Amino acid sequence: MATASSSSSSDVKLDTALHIKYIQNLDKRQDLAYHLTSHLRLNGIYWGLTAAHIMGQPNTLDREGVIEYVLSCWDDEAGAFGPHPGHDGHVLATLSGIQIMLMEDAIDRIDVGRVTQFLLDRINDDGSVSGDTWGEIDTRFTYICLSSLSLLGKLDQIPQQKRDSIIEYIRKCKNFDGGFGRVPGAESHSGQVWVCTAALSILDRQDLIDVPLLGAWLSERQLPNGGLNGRPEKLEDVCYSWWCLASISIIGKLSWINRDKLINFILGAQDLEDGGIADRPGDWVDVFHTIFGLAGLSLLGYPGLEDIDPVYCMPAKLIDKLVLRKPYAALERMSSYP
Ligand code: GRG
Repeated sequence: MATASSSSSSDVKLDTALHIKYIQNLDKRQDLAYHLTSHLRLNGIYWGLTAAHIMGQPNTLDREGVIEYVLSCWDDEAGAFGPHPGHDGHVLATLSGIQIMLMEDAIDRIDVGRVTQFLLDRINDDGSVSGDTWGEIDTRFTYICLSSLSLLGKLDQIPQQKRDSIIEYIRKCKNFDGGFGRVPGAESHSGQVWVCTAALSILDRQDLIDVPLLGAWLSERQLPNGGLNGRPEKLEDVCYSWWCLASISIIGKLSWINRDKLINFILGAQDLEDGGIADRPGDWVDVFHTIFGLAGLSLLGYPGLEDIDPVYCMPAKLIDKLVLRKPYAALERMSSYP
């Protein structure tokens, strides 16, 4: 592996051809690591496919193979998708299944009625959302449930009383620093900030966000080396080029981040021999950091990349087609960096 960090020059470019090759080579069924990560398989396909879309190569993966794999993850008892065949249905895998099927233009091959019911049943009376029938709650699941229903065009199926309690629950997860946590009283973390700001955006309740306070907290996530961290006193990581940046984009303050320094940080984490992007320069690459590095670059208007939507983390063109694009999402990216 040769990460770009070994070259300190700021003229390192994004090598999309190499990253596409990396994504095509991710199917490694003979490797132990493939089996140890089966609980993330459907997410992994979503990350790889979205990365390919951002790089303008949506047909990189075998379409029929991908669709068959998604369908093989169906948990008929739950009425939802699990991350791998034989695994229990969960909201996270279900969102990935929906996103993949939408990108592959095959949403008509899933049982939208049953999936919708599974998602609606996860909303608890106090407005929290569970990940599965076992009940764990987390604001990630709140976002996932809302994003999934919205992508399926079923947001209006949430009864008004439950919608109000979801909003109230997210409000309770807001902290003194303007950020949001996993549950009420939990520390602000930029991953949870993204899920909460995006959830409020889906519900058209951005008025509950303290924009100057949260914008300041998010901009303080940028460290002198240009990378972003997820919370104070933590290390920078390429994935926060999505969680922080998408959040700051949703609240219209993208220009509060030093664009060039962040671009250089992300480009420095590329593997220039075998493709892929790592958490930080010098580390091993993986598909999680590859997608979120590329998604961050797309939000920053890096040349040659397709637009990504900051609320759904999907190709903006697709979100436009579904008529879900918030007007500010398109405006923000273009107006900040002419
Ligand atoms: C559609 C993109 C998409 C996501 C679905 C699962 C989910 C919804 C969102 C996850 C949001 C989240 C909590 C992201 C943070 C992930 C992460 C890198 C956590 C690491 O936490 P720590 O505490 O790391 O290990 P730090 O950096 O704080 O030390």
